[in-house]
Amino acid sequence: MTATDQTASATTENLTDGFHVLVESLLKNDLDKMYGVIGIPVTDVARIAQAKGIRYIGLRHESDAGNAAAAEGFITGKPGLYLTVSAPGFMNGLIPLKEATENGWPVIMMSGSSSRELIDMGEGDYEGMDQLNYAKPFSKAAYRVDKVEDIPLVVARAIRAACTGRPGGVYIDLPGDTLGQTIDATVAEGLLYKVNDPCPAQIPAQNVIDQAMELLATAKKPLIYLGKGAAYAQCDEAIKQFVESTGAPYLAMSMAKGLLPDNHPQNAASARGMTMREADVVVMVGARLNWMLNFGKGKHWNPDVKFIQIDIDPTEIDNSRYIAAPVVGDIKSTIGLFNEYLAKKPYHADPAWMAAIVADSEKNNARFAGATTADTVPMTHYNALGAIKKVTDANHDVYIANEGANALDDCRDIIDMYLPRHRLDCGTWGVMGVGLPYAIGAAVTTGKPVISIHGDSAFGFDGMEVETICRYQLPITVVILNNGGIYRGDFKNLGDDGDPSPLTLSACGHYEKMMEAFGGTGYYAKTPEEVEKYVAAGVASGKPTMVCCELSIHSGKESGHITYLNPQPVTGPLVGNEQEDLAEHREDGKLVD
Ligand code: ADP
Ligand code: TPW
Ligand code: MG
Repeated sequence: MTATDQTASATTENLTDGFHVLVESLLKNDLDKMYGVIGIPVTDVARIAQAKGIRYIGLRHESDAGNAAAAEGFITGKPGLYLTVSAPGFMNGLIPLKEATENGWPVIMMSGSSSRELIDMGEGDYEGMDQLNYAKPFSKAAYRVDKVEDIPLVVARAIRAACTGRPGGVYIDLPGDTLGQTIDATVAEGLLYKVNDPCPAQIPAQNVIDQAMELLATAKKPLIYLGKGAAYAQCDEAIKQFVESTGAPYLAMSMAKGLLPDNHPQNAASARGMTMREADVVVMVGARLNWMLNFGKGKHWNPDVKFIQIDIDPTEIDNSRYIAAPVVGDIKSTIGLFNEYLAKKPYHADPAWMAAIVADSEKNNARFAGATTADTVPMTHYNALGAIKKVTDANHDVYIANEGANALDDCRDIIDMYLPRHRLDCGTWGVMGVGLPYAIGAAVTTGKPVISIHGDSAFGFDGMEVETICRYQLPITVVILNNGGIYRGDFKNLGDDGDPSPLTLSACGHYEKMMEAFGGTGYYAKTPEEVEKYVAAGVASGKPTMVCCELSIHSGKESGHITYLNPQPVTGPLVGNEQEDLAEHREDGKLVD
């Protein structure tokens, strides 16, 4: 009997059940992938889903399943789906649910749960927990479905809640007895439906557009700030037209990189500080004025700056400061209206402003020139990433997943992106444990090659997914930038018990052997030439590959680019770095005294 036959036999005498109605409801809405970890009571959700044509990707931890699904949500604009078991699996799945909500990415978490009466009476069920109530604060919306005939509705509501307005994470609680309930198959068939327009256009009024464009017309030093909301909105050509017709410099937040190619002449990335300090009118396109942009105030910004802010969420306006021209609407409609306005009343920035930015960029680039191409060994983050850049510059369609501190910040600065929605990283929360799951989500969703770049600490949060990558033979090249620790590997224990410092990890560890353990290809790289050769080989092979890069334990700064966010003890900064160069104490990949 085939798998399909087996599931067909679950429907007897024209009866079907909650499992089948759920799967049919998902398929009706073109949700054709599911990430998860199975067990009681959802094992047959996954089996039936697979039998009916949903691609099921089994990960090794629910947090990873959720993040893989979230990556799919960001890349496609359709909610990614993930499945967890009750209580512990459910709780493991909450972190990505909240992360997706913070990032504004559509995702649907489905978790098995206990029968209502056992939970409500507190009778102590196996993995029993009042999951719906725990999910609420961590999600954009949360539903429990108690009747089999409501399953099509709960799927529809979840899709709409995930996609409409600012996207986010939605929870569906699936009690085991709902999954097991039966219903006449013909009746169930009649209940299925496809959501009509889950993400409707939200078109701002013309007077709002006029006000914004009139403010732009006053700008002597305009700036366009593109955020991941702009990437998510999937109106890449219209955004390009807006940027180019205004001649204004633009800056792209991390996951908006590639919306316009990073080598675009209006990209002000290399003169970011000066551009922000001097810009007098800033158009925010799907980027929040949160910690990442210093809340739009303080020494990083021109004190007289005026903001035009496009956001789909009205409560985002005035989040942290006065916004002169709020534009509440979806970016696709809004930028279209901006372009229409500008076709009639063109605005062009003073070329002297762009020229000043180009001059500052050249100065800054000259200061850093050499660091990425140096042949220093042991390597730094810079020259290891410079070597990877040679591969990505030759393969523009490669997706990048990225996590760490220096491994994140330096990668964002060094690796240029050429295509939209191709970079996925620690995001709004700056969270570790997203790299491999994002790589998996991107590879499963697109089938394209992915380079997944991790600090050695960051890799520890999701490293077991190497087995998943090998099991599904995904075209992912995992790169570990091993500087032997959280931020760097040369911190000292400030006590005298002889333990490693709280920041220390295994310098010279052979992470690549984890890939070999599951049948993938592992490489150990000590020089930039080796990094380039091995990463290029991994990408060209389209097969699971890992390149473990041995970096100097002195490479990196505490907390990467956000050292300033560390609170200081009264005694002053506790650094505790070894000052001597331990590089000379290395032999054949091992640290020796
Ligand atoms: P970044 O981290 O890149 O700065 P954020 O996640 O902080 O980006 O901001 C993205 C913003 O984009 C959010 O405030 C979100 O509400 C908004 N957004 C997302 N999708 C759309 C859309 N289609 N139209 C308008 N705004 C959107
Ligand atoms: C879930 C705190 C921020 S960055 C980081 C940690 C542990 C690792 C930095 O070291 P890595 O990179 O990856 O080796 P590098 O190149 O600088 O040495 N737990 C979670 N999220 C966060 N952000 C942390 C801890 C943290
Ligand atoms: Mg490290």
